[in-house]
Amino acid sequence: MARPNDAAAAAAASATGIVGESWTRRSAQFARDGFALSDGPVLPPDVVARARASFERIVARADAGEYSPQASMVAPHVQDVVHDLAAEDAGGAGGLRKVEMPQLDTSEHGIAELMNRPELAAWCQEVTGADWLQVWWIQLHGKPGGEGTDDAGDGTSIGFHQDKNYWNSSFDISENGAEESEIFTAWIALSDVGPDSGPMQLLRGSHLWANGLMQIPAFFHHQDLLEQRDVALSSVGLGPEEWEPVPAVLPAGGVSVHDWRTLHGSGPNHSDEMRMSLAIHMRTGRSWPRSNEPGENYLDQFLHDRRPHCCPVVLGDPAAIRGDRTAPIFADAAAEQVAKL
Ligand SMILES: O=C(O)CCC(=O)C(=O)O
Repeated sequence: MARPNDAAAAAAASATGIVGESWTRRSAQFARDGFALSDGPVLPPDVVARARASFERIVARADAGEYSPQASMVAPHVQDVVHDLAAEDAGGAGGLRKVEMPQLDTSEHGIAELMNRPELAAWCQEVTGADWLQVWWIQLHGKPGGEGTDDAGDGTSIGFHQDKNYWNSSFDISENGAEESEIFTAWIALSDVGPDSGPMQLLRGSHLWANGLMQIPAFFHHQDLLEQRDVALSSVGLGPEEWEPVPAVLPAGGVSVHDWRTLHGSGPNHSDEMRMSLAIHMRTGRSWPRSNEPGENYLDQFLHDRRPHCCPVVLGDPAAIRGDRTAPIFADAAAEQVAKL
């Protein structure tokens, strides 16, 4: 597959504001379902073990209050964390652990190593068809094991949402309105995720249900998944028979890729072990960030920092422009970042 890895290709990309091939070449399954699950582990066991060890230490630091709830460009933060340590001390599940940008903890290398692995980029390329990929955000989710009901939560459910509900303010459509920004999530299992571990649930074909966004109560932190189901379905004129969530049952090292419009969420973890996962959010060269300067927008502020510990380009030329309509600014910014690698 051709990659934009020479000067002529980079110049052509600068002229068009587009890098690489579109995911019009994505796999038939990803195009039809809006997601794709790997058949087995994508990442080698030693890489998964190191990432898991980092994950566990990061959760311990989050529980100890070592990460600020303030957004930061240099350290992980615990925005919207919903854990209840008092409940855990009393023998309960303790709530969802959620750490934003865990790879920014520079005392840890396991997560940065995993996100840079060629096996991950190759799998994402196979699913999406894109030949330029950048990691632009990571979220760590630790879902403790224990009791809980499936439909109204105990603080560990993840309400149904489309990622686009959140990222619409950061990524745009192309200037002529013809192209959707190509944004997706590579969801990595760091523990074995079985049917009883509160696996992510994906609604097949839902990326096409609403031609964009549907109405869903309260998104990620909402704990009443049945209410979300009913409102989401009625907002797009579908009946309950259309609600067939597919569980992302995966071994440790397995990967699920989902489109930013695909409806997904998850219920409580009934197993004995914490469900450990990383949501590695990526974009292709055909994505259009709204902001122009580092730090201008909470969600796409890191795009300018392409170093391996932050937001690496994991496929294609790191120096290629950002696919932004203000390409010349970013061509310079990208060159500066590459020089620092
Ligand atoms: O981990 C889950 O169950 C959901 C994660 C999620 O919302 C995402 O990866 O976008």
